[in-house]
Amino acid sequence: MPGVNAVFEISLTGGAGVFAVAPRVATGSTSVSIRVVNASALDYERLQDPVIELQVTARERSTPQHLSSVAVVTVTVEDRNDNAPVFSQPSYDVSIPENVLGGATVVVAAATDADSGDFGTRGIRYRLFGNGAERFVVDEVTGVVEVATCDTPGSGNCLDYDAGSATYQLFVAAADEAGGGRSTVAPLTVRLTDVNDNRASFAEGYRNYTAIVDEGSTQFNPPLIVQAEDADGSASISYSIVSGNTNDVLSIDNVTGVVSVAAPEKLDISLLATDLVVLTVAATDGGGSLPDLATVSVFVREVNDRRPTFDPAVYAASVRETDPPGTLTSSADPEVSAVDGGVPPQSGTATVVVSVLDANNRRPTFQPAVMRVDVPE
Ligand SMILES: [Ca+2]
Ligand SMILES: [Ca+2]
Ligand SMILES: [Ca+2]
Ligand SMILES: [Ca+2]
Repeated sequence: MPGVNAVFEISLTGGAGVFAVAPRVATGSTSVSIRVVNASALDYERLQDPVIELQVTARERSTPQHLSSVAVVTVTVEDRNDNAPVFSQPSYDVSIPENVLGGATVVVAAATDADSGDFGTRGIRYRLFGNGAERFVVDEVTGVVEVATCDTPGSGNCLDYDAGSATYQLFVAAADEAGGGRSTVAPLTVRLTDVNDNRASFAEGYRNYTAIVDEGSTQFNPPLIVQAEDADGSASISYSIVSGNTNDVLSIDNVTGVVSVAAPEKLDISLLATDLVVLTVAATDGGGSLPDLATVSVFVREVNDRRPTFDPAVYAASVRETDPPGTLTSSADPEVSAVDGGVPPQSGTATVVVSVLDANNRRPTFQPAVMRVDVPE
């Protein structure tokens, strides 16, 4: 039977309170266990050194000498993958021009991970998903997001503000352990900005305009408006007259495309020397691209501004009562009207005095009672 001299106490030093030893008192011979009593303090990421040295001391309790012995226990803390990757921002929101070339950097969506080795940053792999993600590529190791290579940047199947989606809602995933471990997702919003990459143009069927306007008119009725198109979302089209505007008689509103009579007093066929004014009109978007052209044909309709006149104003005529109708100019009414073919018609009058010469005993009559003779202007 071991005596009191065989009783010893067991204590632990080192380990900063993380470990405890048991039993605390033993007699003769015992096996000692070291337990973790504060697991939360045992974080690989926060340890200065994953190697912890403990000393287990056995000391006689009852002998005068209190003889003791020390054993050194080395504990190596191993890492566990207990941290997920963390992106540099909770979300990313970027704007890029619609026509950027393939390979242009959209954003660097990089994450870090507190764990060691492949559990940590080194093991992170990136992945991109969401609607339209095929138009972008992410470097799986660096997290650099680029525009995918595309044949027609700004149009077609490429990024296109005007015809496609103007905003892409994507997501970047970062996963440690070479993509198979813990993962984190960050939203990535890519907003396209419009680039003036479409010409202003007159659509087919809107390249030729025709109108009729009266001499001296101040406006077209109905209004004469030319209309071009531009596929750019932020387009502003400007109109101008390139040629054909004789005497600057017409004008165009550069914003609305409304063609107006600029100088009504010059809208006169005799001044224009023609009744057809053919304008060439241009539409541009101010972006330096070639203007598109349309033709505006304006027919000027003559307006009668002079009355027909007779000279002299009084005609004297004799007619024999037996003469056939039409022998002379004649009407049952002694007044004769002359109406011209202008618009509006103008008329003048002259008085015709008709003396009927008696040729027999019968009363003179006109046959027919009413006759009409046109007198040219
Ligand atoms: Ca860890
Ligand atoms: Ca990790
Ligand atoms: Ca444009
Ligand atoms: Ca555009």
